[in-house]
Amino acid sequence: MSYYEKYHSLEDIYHWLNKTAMENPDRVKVILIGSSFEKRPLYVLKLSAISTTNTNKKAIWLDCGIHAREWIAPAFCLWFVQYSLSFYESNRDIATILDNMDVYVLPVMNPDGYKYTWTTDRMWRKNRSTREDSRCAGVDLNRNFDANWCTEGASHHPCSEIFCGEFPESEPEASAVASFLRRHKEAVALYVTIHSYSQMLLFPYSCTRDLTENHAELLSMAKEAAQKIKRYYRNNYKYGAGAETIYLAPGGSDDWAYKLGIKYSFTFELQDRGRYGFLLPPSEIPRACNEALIALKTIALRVVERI
Ligand code: 0X9
Ligand code: ZN
Repeated sequence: MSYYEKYHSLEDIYHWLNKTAMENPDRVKVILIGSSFEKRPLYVLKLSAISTTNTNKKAIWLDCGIHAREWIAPAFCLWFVQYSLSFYESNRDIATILDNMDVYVLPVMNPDGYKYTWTTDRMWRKNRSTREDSRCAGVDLNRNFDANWCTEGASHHPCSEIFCGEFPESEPEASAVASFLRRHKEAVALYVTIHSYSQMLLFPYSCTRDLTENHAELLSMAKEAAQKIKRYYRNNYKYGAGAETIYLAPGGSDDWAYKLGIKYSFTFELQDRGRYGFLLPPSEIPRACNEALIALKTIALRVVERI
């Protein structure tokens, strides 16, 4: 069984990150974008094609593990990096994507929460920030972004699983990602964030029932991706705007990225549909990741045609 068919501790993932960068010096760069509440580093891997003469290249942003217990998400980020590095020479889709776009990958956006799910509480969702006025720890990082922040679908109560925090970007993890994307917003053409579970390909908005200006385009991209998953892996993924497909939930990173100007913005909810839920067995990692990979490739190729 390969490294990528297992779940890994945070320490393992940090080690993998450094090793991957060291072994691929001409294609992978490590960027420190900030640190977590408990002062763990937030590392992004920048993947690029070896020979890049193009100086104002566009980019894809991919983050995994906003929610601590969704272990398949970091597993997918690792899977994606490995696949991109291994198949650049032999897979035309990956070559087309990397020849036209760099990819920024944040494998674990919520390292404190992820660590906590390995040591203390497997079902932890939020980060691990504390505040003086409550005994409950943690903010839901996917309610902490500045997109109709803390309206219906989020909570002001620190003990809630969907606590939105004191103010938008109050959390260092959300603030680090938002600052990086603000600095790179001209380049980033596609934003993708990986969650589980429920098998859905979602796009903005989730923070309002309004439709985006390019709703039809996002819908057709998500539909094509879902059809590919169905054709290759015989699995059903729902797709649509978040508010109507899953639920109204403000303060999410996808809506915020969209409002920043990244017009192609998606949340993928990976396997399964509830049999194992967040406890997806390692034996299911390859299929779950291959489904997400084909969806990501399909959407990225459509974005390449438009940039
Ligand atoms: O509620 C969420 O944050 C996501 N579902 S999960 O079960 N992984 O927690 C859905 C996020 C959809 N996008 C936004 N709400 N912006
Ligand atoms: Zn999630």
